[in-house]
Amino acid sequence: MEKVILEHCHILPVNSGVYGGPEGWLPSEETDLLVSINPATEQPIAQVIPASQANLDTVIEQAQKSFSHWSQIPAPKRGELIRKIGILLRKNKDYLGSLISLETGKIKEEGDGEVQEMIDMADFAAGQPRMLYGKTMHSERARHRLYEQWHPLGVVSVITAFNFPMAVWSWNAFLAAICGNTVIWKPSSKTPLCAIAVQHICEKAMQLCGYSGIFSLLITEDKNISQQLLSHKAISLVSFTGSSRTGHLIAEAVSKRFGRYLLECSGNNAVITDKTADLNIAIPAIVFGSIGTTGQRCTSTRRLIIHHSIYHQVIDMLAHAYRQILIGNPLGLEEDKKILMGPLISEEAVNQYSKALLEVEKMGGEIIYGGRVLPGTGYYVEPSIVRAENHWDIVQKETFAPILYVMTFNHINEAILLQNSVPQGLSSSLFSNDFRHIEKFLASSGSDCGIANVNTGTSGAEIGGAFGGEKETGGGREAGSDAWKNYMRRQTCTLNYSNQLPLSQGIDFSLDI
Ligand code: UN1
Repeated sequence: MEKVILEHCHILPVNSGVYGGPEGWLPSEETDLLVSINPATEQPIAQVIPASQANLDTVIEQAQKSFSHWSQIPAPKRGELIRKIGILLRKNKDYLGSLISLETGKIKEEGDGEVQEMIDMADFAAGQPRMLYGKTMHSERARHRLYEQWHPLGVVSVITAFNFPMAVWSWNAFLAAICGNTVIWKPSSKTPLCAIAVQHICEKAMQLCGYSGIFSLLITEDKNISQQLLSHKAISLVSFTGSSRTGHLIAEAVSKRFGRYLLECSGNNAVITDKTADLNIAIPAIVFGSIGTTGQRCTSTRRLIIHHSIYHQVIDMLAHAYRQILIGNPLGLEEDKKILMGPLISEEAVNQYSKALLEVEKMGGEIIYGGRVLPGTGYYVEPSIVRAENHWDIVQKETFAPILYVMTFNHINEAILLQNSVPQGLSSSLFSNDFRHIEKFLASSGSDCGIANVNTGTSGAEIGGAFGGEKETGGGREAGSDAWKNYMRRQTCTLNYSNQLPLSQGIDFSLDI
């Protein structure tokens, strides 16, 4: 299986991790190879030559050069390139989905789902170039035209995390490109092969359309090189997905030089189930939300706030559902098709899982379900349900693992307060058939998150809406709606077609000329 995937994606045991400009895949003087590990088996999959200092300079220089040409191509024509990428993604969906599973450990269904998310994003972005609308305003001055227009920014850097090693790049890169920017991708060093495979697809599409240098790749673990990417004046926008802690450092470094940043950081998402909730839909949503991607989505359900009257019923139903979760290698044996949860990404992630559970126990919490690291090779843990209190430090933090903290409430106001009482503000969800509760949850005094769902879970957002959150989640919005505006600069233009020079605000400044 692994061999087939690797051959198809042109991945050899040693791959270049740098791609820039017309020269394509670049050689590097860097000798410390980066090894990609399959978290399901702990076996190395392939090695990658990371970027050197010289590569960084070349990639940035090439991206700047390509920008001067690419930004002059009419926007609808730019959309053609993304349409081509979408076609290639469709053709390679199965292989790419398997590669995601292989390198991240997420189940094949979710790997394929991630590729589908990119295809959806490509379709969306291919149509957007005809809708980069600016407003026309009425001027207060006679024979004056007042309007705004949108121009590309320049070079955009996209820094992504391991958990969505392809799709999150596509949210940013496709929009940035149709807006006329060139894009430098720095993927997670845990998922370099996913990035290399996507870069091959971009290369093919660029060749088919007669372009080069619109998408480039810079794989590195070197802190110094990463820092330079942030502080480089040529990078107009840095889009970052990852922890709030790193997001904070990025915001600081980029704003020091008055650069722009777009953050999609940690979430700490809650589901509220009131006593009118339809548990036949709430339970599967909670289970998918908390164990999907082994609890490693920024939208994963981390907290469950249950009306006290249905607490035991909900816990029993959840435990019953959890008992059916088969844990294992997502690309293992044929009969393993029903595997619903793969491994965590690394040993470090397993340690974080154990540390969180220890801390909960220390605080007096109760592990209701799971709680064990599974023996043998692969970074496997049991999904856990834990009785906890919202204000505990550990509950206030995002632990990237399948741990669900449960707590109870009496009144909907209390539930909404609990849901909001964390530093993060990404996703939230209410299961209810009480329209007063629903309206309260959606009112401005309700959920304080960027995403507020009713009768559907916290994860699995569609690309059509703007994705992102408030507070320590960083405030950014990516993917759908008008997220394209992040990748452009707005220009307000006043055009005087009279023979006079009337000043605004009625100011009289007459001169004898
Ligand atoms: C992420 O975890 O960074 O809404 C992105 C979701 C997916 C994207 C998650 N569409 O769960």
